[in-house]
Amino acid sequence: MTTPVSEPNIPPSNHRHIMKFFVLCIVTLVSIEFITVNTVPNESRTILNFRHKLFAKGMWMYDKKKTLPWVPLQLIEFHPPSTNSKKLFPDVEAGGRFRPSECVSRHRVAIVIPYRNREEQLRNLLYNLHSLLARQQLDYGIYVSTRFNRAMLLNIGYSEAIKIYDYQCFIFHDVDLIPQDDRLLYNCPTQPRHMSAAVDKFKYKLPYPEIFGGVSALTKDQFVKVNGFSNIFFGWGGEDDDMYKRIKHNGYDVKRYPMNIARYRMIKHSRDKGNEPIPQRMNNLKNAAKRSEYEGLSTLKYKILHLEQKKLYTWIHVAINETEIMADLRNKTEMNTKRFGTAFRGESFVR
Ligand code: UDH
Ligand code: NGS
Repeated sequence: MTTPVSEPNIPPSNHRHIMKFFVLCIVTLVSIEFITVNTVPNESRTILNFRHKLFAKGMWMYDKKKTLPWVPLQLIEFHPPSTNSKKLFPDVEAGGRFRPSECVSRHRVAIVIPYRNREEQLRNLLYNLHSLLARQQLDYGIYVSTRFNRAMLLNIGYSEAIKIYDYQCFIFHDVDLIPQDDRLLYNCPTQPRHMSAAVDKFKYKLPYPEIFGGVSALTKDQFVKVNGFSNIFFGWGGEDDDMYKRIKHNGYDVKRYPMNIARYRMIKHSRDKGNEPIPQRMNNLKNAAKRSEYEGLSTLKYKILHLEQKKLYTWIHVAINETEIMADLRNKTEMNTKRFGTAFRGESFVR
């Protein structure tokens, strides 16, 4: 008896095509997922970031032996909870001071934030900075100076911070810039460092090579040598370019972290009232280098109205006399013009 040979179970040809199509889709998805995880920074991933979403929710554990992607996945931006943040940073001492308990930090750093009417942005930044800086094991303090004239507030933050603690270096930090990478070390630089090189607003590219705005870091010695920031920029624009010129004039170089590390998100905002562009800012920049020798930290004048050690930062509220500052500058410039000639007539005192 011969047993009937059963026909091989060959699917109809359209079934085979469908199966091939599915296999191809799965292979493509897995490849794209693999490539994005290993190459694309967190915030640029779009559809295929499901693993990161699960990771963020604690539902996905990575195999410990697996090589991590370029930007470790923990480095997602922190969103401050709506509850009172005082309870959230138990190791932060009054005035926004922190030092690691397990070691002696090599870097004593003051973060200086110029501030006016940006409560939500400040809350967001403080939450992110305290989370980041403690993990960088820095001995740090956060100083928020308020009123307005950005550069002058940075000088004031510096001057008050050194009265409080023996800081070695200073990070001058706009309130609307949120660091996006743990490797952005807020430590003391060997040369003045422009930290916020890659900002989302500029598509993570440097808008121009001399830019020094946003977030910058200098040691105490560097800051004193360049005579701090200029005090004459009442309004928006140019004070950071002026600082760049001071740095160069004093023989320093500006350094930056690589662009894939020096990444910040800028919190969107419109122009603030009372901080309009300074019409004469380009003119002010003409003799920035020479002016740095007689105007800046050395001529800083202000009055403290209120200084308070809050939980997450030290609050410095000051009074600034713009008329007096501009009159001082006029006198100094005239003196220098008599001594050195018309090369000093760069400034225009009109705002
Ligand atoms: N700042 C305040 N309050 C103000 C103005 C400025 O806190 O009223 C501080 C704050 O730290 C800010 C920094 O100064 O991050 C720089 O000021 P800015 O944010 O106004 O300057 P930026 O160059 O923006 O970031 C300019 C306005 C852009 C308007 C774009 C509209 N599409
Ligand atoms: C320049 C300003 C800088 C400023 C930079 C970026 O034009 O102060 O734009 O500004 N210089 C002058 O105006 C001379 S931003 O687009 O971030 O608002 O930092």
